[in-house]
Amino acid sequence: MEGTLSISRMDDNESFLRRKLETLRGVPLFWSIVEKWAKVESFQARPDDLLISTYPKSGTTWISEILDMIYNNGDAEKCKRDAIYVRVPFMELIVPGIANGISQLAKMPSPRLIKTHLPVQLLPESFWENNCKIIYMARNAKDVAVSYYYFYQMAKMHPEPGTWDEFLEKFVAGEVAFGSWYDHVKGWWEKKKDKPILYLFYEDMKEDPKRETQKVLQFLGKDLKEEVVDKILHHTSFQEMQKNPTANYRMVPKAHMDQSVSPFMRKGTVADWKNHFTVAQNEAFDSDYEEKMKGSTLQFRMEM
Ligand code: PPS
Repeated sequence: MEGTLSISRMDDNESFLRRKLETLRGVPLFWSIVEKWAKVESFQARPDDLLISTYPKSGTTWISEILDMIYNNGDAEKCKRDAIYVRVPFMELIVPGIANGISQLAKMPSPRLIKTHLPVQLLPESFWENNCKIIYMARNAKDVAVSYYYFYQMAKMHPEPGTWDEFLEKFVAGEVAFGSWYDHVKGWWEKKKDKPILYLFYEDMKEDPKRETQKVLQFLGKDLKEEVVDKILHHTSFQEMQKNPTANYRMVPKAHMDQSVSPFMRKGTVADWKNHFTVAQNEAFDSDYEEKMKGSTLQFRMEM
């Protein structure tokens, strides 16, 4: 195992941690992404790139691991060659001296798997120009809010989350990294009308990972033997990924992601929000949700 990308040279300078977000065209992002935006905007996609697009905490790592397994014909050992964030670089993540998705990708041979959390309107043009295939994975807003709250606490690139109540308020207002969940899921949903986008749901993947993986294979025009698909499903189960150091982010230094605060592979369930939302929070959330999602055909399952 090769280990951590450039997320290793860090102890000398922690000043990039817990800084407030900056806003780019109305979207809050890590300050360092905004600072280097010209590099992100001019990113050169290649026609055979596959883009994995998600709002944070929606199953990015899960679908990334599934795709790397598909690309490696179900060879789990090959998928342990390096950490998930090296195998599937986070395109727009630029933190000076620490991580640079753009330069990481420039050195990567094709075909590349690329991760992004950007809302659709901020995606670099070259993805559209090259007609790249895109897999979008969405997860219900309440579970995302809870998962994001724990992630804010352990992943120190984010500002301090405050209390759960304070964080939930920020989430609803879209004042969190990568902006409004509502705009993100709706924006990509609309785009799928005229672009090659496979739109998946975390809840569907939980319900029937085999069915959803078959959708992915069909979208990619690939055919794998059933025994290979079964291997992929085993390797990408929550239990397997939780103990796999190349999938569970344990290769990231503790100063950046403190898994003693909350593990990256936390629960991996649907409806954990029920353990966190008060009745009052839930009512307020629901009425605001209805307003924000009005007119959209997009439907989420908040429980199963
Ligand atoms: S990130 O940081 O935005 O890239 O995070 P992301 O990978 O999108 O989301 C992390 C949540 O996904 C859960 N997860 C899984 N659930 C089910 N099965 C598998 N294999 C799996 N892998 C990751 C992970 O546990 C986080 O959700 P929570 O609810 O916090 O447990």
